[in-house]
Amino acid sequence: TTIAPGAVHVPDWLDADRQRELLAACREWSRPPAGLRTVRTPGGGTMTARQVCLGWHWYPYGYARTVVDGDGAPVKPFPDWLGELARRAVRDALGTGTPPYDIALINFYDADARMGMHRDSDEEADAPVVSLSLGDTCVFRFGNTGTRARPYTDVELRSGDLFVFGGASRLAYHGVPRVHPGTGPPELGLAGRLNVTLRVSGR
Ligand code: MD3
Ligand code: FE
Repeated sequence: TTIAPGAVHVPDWLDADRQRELLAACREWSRPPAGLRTVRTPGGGTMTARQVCLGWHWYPYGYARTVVDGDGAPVKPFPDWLGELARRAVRDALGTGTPPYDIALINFYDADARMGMHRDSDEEADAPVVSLSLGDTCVFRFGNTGTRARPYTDVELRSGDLFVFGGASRLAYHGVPRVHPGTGPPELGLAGRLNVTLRVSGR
């Protein structure tokens, strides 16, 4: 389903086995060094979703090769199989080719976590962002490119869903205003929600 030009939602793109594999990998990547961390914003706040990065480390607002705002360790490598997954995702959703992907940002949401409306503009390439969701259902809010304000389109993202944001949607404001606790597939064994975004750094 296309919700805006370049923004395509593919429900249930990952089957149950692929969801389990991706979750197991995310749990490995979350272990220290360079594991799961709380992101601190320059204003002194903290993000409620916790994060782990592969390939390049994101901090507000840039990219580094080490965990500059955490344990200082080198960022974990971005595996080839994730790049192949991103390539297939973009082909399935948009029907286009892609440059090589080299960043994964993985966000863990508990029942109270949120993500405020923001734009992802720290990458130096205009390649589409690939988003994969696991666990609890959330409300994903998609806004506009020029303003953080309404109108919004709210979409429920469920475990296994793919969303690709390219073209005119790449710099749109978006956020996660709510997670619905206990709505994930019980057999996955994940309390909360996890989102993997795959990106091209352009570096
Ligand atoms: C639209 N993550 O990591 S995924 C983020 O569910 C982020 O964790 C949310 O926003 C999450 O930056 C939303 C959907 C998403 C991701 C990246 C985008 C939407 C996007 C980049 C550009 C436009
Ligand atoms: Fe984002």
